[in-house]
Amino acid sequence: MLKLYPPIEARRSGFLRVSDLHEIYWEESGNPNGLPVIGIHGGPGGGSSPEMRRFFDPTVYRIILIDQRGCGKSTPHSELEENTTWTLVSDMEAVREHLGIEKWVLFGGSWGSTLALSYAVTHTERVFGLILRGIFLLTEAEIRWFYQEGASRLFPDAYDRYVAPIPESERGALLQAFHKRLTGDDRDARRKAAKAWACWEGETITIQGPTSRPKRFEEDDFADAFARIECHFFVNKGFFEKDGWLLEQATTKLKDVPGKIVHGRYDVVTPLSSAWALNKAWPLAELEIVTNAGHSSLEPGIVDKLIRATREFGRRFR
Ligand code: STX
Repeated sequence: MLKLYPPIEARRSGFLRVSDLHEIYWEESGNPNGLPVIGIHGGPGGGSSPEMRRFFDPTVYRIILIDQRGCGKSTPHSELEENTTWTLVSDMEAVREHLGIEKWVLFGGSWGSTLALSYAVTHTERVFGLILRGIFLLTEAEIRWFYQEGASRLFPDAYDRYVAPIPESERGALLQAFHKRLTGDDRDARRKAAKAWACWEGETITIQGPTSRPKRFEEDDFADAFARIECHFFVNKGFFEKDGWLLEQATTKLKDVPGKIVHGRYDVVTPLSSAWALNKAWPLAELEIVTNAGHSSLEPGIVDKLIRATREFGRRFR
């Protein structure tokens, strides 16, 4: 099994003003003359992490990471104004132009796969290909599965902690109940809701389950941006024209675009059915189902398949 490449530092980084309100953090590592790739983080609102650099051979790739609006080092922190799928797509274009890149590989998991697909179907000519993990098409069925009922059956212990800040009378519509608290004036209610929301995802992300929850999900600043931005995007149904829009677009727009899809069999956050549907709709994509993995990009079987994919794309497009 292939492991992550050794840790590397960013060679350069900066902030790009993308509107009167927002500035976004970007960074570059690896080979300045290499094959450009953009790592697209999850959430939305999760921020990039140094581990994302380690999926790429730094002698082959020019690795670009950004923190999407309102999260990571981008400012203002946790801001929801002017924060939609389409402003994030236009920020990717702003960074691409700022760095003088003509075409790049897209690499993203979970919400990162949603945003990569949204970019690819609208800027197809800028994309060599996509490497995606934990496919999330942001449909009403997927949101209902994870935030209302479905995942609750597999993780009843974590689910009890998730719904704890919401009174019984409001539990029939959890997304709305969380949205009210995450965007309300009561600081304490907002903090409790953010932590419960973020920990639910943190506890269900690997097949190890609740005990292996990554540390950052309980940090106040991380949880606030993660929960607020996710909930804002989901209440707004991803800012897509209609339910199922992304899959429909992929079917027509990605006909000639190569793709790799890596998905854990036991992914409870974003069940395999979306990857399966995407794979059927997109002939040039290849799906690898990882037998003993959940959602996290750091599950050993997922790391192995993702690195095989970046190696192959490196040979193909360099
Ligand atoms: N959200 C799934 C997602 O994009 C529904 C996601 N889950 N965890 C993450 O992203 C991070 C590990 C990036 C925080």
